[in-house]
Amino acid sequence: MRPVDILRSKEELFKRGHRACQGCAAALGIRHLMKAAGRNTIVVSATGCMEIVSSPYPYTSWAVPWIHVAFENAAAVASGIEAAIKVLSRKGKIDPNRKINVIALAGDGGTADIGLQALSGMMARGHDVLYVCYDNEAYMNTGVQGSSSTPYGAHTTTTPAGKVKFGQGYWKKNLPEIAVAHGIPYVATVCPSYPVDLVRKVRKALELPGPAYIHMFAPCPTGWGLDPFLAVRVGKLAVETGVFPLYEVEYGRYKLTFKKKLKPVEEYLKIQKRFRHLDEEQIEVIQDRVEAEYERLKMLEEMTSREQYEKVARAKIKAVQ
Ligand SMILES: Cc1ncc(C[n+]2csc(CCOP(=O)(O)OP(=O)(O)O)c2C)c(N)n1
Repeated sequence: MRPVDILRSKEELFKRGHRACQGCAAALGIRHLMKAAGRNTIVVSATGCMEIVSSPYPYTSWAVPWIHVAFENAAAVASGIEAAIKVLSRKGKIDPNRKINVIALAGDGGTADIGLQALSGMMARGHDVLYVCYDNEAYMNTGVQGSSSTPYGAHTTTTPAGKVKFGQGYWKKNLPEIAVAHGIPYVATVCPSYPVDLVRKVRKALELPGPAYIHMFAPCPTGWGLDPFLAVRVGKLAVETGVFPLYEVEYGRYKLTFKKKLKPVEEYLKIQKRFRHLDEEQIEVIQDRVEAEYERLKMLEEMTSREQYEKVARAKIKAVQ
C-alpha cells in the first residue's frame, strides 16, 4: 500500500481519547507510526509522556499488545520479546511465516540519557526491533527538565535562561549518528509535519531485517512555550531551516529526504518562548552550526553513494544475526 493510502485508512491503533496536551506532535506522530506498523505489532513503552497519557488505568489508547516498562529499559525488554518470538516460532508455537513487529518507544530522556545503554546493546546484538525515539527535547512529563537532547540555548526548568546563563549550554546529542555508528541496517529522522515521509520510513524500517532506529521530532507546545495550533508549523520550520534535517541511512548510505535552500533559523526560534532570550550573536552561532551540520550530511550523502558502503554494512548485519 502507498504511504498516503495507509494514512487514509480508517483503522486507528493509537486511539483518540488519550490525555496528551493540545497540539502534542508526539501523539500525532505515534498515531501515524501505528497506522504504518499495523495490527501485527507489539509496542514496548518506556515511562514518559506517551506512556502516561495513553494508559491511565483502567483505560488504554493502544489497540495492539502494549507493555509499559521502566524509564531505562525499553530496548532491553523489546530485545527479549523479539528473542522470545524467534524461539516460539522455532518450536512451532507461532506461525513462522507471521511477521510480528516489535517497536520500542521512548522519549529523548529515555533514549539519549538513561536508556542509551540498553539501546546500544539492542543495536549491537542485532535484534529485529524498531526503536522510535520521540524527541520533545526535554523531560516533559516530569516538568520540562533538560535532557542531553535539549538544544543549545533552550530554556528548561534545569537550564533556566537568566542573568547567569542563556539556557542549555551544550549542543544536542546526535542520536541518529550514534545509531548509525552501530552499523545497523536502517536509521531515519522523521517529523509528524511530514506524515507521508514518516509512514514510508516506518514501513522501510519494519521491512528491513535487523535493528532500525527512527528519531521522531516531537514539538511540545507546553514545554516549548508555543501556541498549540503551531505544532505542525514549527515542525515544518525545523525541517525548512535545517534545525531538524530529514534523512535516512540505509545500509550505511545517507540520503537527505528533504533538500531545499534553508530558511534562516530565526524563523524557527522566534515563535517559541524557550528561545526568546537569545540575542543576535547567539542566534548566529546556532545558524552556523545548523549550516555546518547540513553541509556535513550533504557530503556524507555524496560519499556514501558508493557501492562499497552497502557491501560493508550488509556483511556486518550478517555477522550479528
Ligand atoms: C529510574 C527513573 N528515574 C526517574 C524517573 C522519573 N521520570 C519518569 S519519566 C521521566 C522523564 C521522561 O522524559 P522523556 O524520556 O524525555 O519523555 P517525555 O516525558 O518527554 O515524554 C522521569 C525523569 C523514573 N521513572 N525512573
